[in-house]
Formats: sequence, C-alpha cells, structure tokens
Amino acid sequence: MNRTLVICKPDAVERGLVGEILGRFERKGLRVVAAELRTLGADLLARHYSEHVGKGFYDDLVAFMSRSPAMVAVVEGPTDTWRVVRTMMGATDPLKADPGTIRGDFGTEVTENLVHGSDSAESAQREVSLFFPDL
Ligand code: DAT
Ligand code: MG
Repeated sequence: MNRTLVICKPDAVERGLVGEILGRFERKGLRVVAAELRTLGADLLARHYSEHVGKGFYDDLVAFMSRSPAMVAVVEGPTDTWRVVRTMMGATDPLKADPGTIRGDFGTEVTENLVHGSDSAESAQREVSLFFPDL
C-alpha cells in the first residue's frame, strides 16, 4: 500500500494552509491522487476515530473536526508513504513537534493540530477505503 490518507483539518482550511500542507508533500515527491473539501459528520468521524471513541477528548475532537470543511486527500509515493507523511506532520502535540514539521511550524495546541495522516499501512488502507470507497 503506497497510498495514505491525509486530512487538512478545519483549522488548516480556515487559515489558508491547505496549499502549504499539500505543497510540502508534493515537494517531497509524493503525489495527490484524490482531494475533496468535505464537512465531516459525527458518524463518519466515529468510524475514522474508532480507537478514540469514549476518551476524554473525543467530544472536543468531533466538534472541532466537524465545525467547517476539511480537505480530505489521498497521497501516493513509492514506499511507506504513510510513514513519510507522519514524519513530515510531526508529533501529535504541536508544542512537542520539531521545527520543520507541519505541526511544529504552524500549530500551538493539540486539538487544532492541522493535519491527519494514517498511522500504519493497515490504517492507510482502511482510511482510504472509508473516505474514498471508489478509489
Ligand atoms: P495523531 O493525530 O497524531 O494520529 P491520535 O490518533 O492519538 O494522534 O489522536 C487523534 C487526534 O485527537 C489528535 O490529532 C488530536 C486529538 N488528541 C489526541 N490526544 C489528545 C489529548 N490528549 N488531548 C486533546 N486532544 C487530543
Ligand atoms: Mg491517529
């Protein structure tokens, strides 16, 4: 699986950072093979974030992820694309993310951390199918 799911979260769209974020992946050598601006609903988010349902931050996460449109995209590369994307995203908490990463360069708080990327080859396959069943 050399494709992975990327979501430029509502904060990234609101702040006009979609081009910056997808552009970084493009400049790295990855290719955007699908992208659509979508407002994500609670049911889809519960499937996408199933491992987090019931956690203390879950309601805030869903409120944030559904408050305005997100740019949902599939990115392709030669190998381990999910890992390349995760490395370029930086740590979940932008305060701990290294400079040079997307979260390290543009984020200040853990909920509004700009970007989602699948966290394994299995997650990538599952998430691409969930958001782009026809791809
Ligand atoms: P990642 O997005 O780096 O894969 P994750 O899957 O652990 O991180 O969590 C999903 C999202 O949930 C994350 O991007 C932001 C939010 N989140 C995670 N841990 C949190 C926490 N302790 N407090 C608030 N929000 C959190
Ligand atoms: Mg995750």
